[in-house]
Amino acid sequence: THKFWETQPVGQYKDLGDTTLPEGPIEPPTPLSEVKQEPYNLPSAYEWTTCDMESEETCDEVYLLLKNNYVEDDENMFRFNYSKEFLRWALCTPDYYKSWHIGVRAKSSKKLVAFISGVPARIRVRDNVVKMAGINFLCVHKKLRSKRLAPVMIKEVTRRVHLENIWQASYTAGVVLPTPITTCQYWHRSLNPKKLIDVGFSRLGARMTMSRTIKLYKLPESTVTPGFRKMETRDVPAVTRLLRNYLSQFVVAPEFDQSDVEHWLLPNENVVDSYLVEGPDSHEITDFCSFYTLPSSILGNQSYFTLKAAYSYYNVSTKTPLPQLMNDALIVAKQKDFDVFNALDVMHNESFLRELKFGPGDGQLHYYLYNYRIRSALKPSELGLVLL
Ligand code: YNC
Ligand code: MG
Repeated sequence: THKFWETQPVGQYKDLGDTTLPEGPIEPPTPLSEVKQEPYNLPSAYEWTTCDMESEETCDEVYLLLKNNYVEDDENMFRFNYSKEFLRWALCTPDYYKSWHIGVRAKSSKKLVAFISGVPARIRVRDNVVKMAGINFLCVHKKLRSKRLAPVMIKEVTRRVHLENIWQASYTAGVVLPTPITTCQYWHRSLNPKKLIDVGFSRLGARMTMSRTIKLYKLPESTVTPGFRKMETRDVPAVTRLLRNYLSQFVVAPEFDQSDVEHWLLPNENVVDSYLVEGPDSHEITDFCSFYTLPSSILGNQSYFTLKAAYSYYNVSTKTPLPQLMNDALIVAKQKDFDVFNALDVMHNESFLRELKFGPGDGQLHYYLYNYRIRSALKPSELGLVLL
């Protein structure tokens, strides 16, 4: 049972399969004057803090909290190590609310012990564009787990989202909660198989030697598609058109305008990489691919400390076959010294995963909407949304 989640406006297990329930908001907005004006109560040793992520010191504190306490794999071999630059990119979006970057400190030491964040996003569900909060980076220090702090943090971020007259949210989690709109699987493409095997990320296949494995995953030195190049500022209008048109086919997808594309997709060193295909004569932009950088700390290995991972982000193909486009993405990721390229089975990704030698991972990622009911669960391929 879910003592907290049962009280929240989310799809409940008991309602699964009830086709009489309408799609859309579960609860109507309340007048802003009825939104609680004071923060929720924390245990008396702790206090709320609003985190200014533009401040070097605060950004450092959030970075360190997450580096030491954020998401690990099931076997506790790896832990996400989002960089400071990445956190700034993910949190300081064009119209962000500083009040949605919420920390908890120990009153006596002022040490940051928990964090949760939201950023505004426009998400389309079928024909409806909904203003939402994208909730991410919920983290409670390892020493404060299982004390029901997470529900208080979720209620507090909800209150602050409501104060901005926003009533829906989207989020992903590795854990099952009431109730996913879809469940996706991670796939992994080895770029540096020897290191991945050495650190226990992957295993040597049956009847495979190390040298055969290295040969299996070998990639060309340079990309193969003519006109394949890095995205630049002047490409924002064309990429926005290409991406908007592409995303319109999915049931749930972000509604991107030019300023979103500028923020989320213009190359940002060691954070996000974007490439496109420009026609040789027409100079038309026909294809686009992107990935973000998210290293993981390798826990307890004597020779290696970080796993450098690229995560597939938004990809659009209209002319170059998607497998060829993504093979070029793998080639640039290899050139940039990534160890592994990860992708979810969302959008049209299934069309290249096996062909490009991705293997299924054991981690699942569940997608959720807060206060928005979906008629029935989606297939991953109906989802056009990648959260960080
Ligand atoms: C989770 N990941 O089920 P019930 S993902 C949501 N997302 O409640 P306690 C979670 N809820 O089942 P702990 C959750 N994990 O009794 C647990 N819960 O109803 C629920 N890990 O609280 C859980 N980061 O404080 C249970 O648990 C209740 O001390 C138990 O803290 C949990 O960012 C956590 O995986 C996750 O730091 C903070 O384990 C802690 O264990 C931790 O006793 C490592 O909590 C890092 C980690 C989560 C990454 C993420 C998305 C978060 C979404 C939150 C929901 C947002 C809703 C929308 C709000 C805006 C609405 C508007 C408008
Ligand atoms: Mg707790």
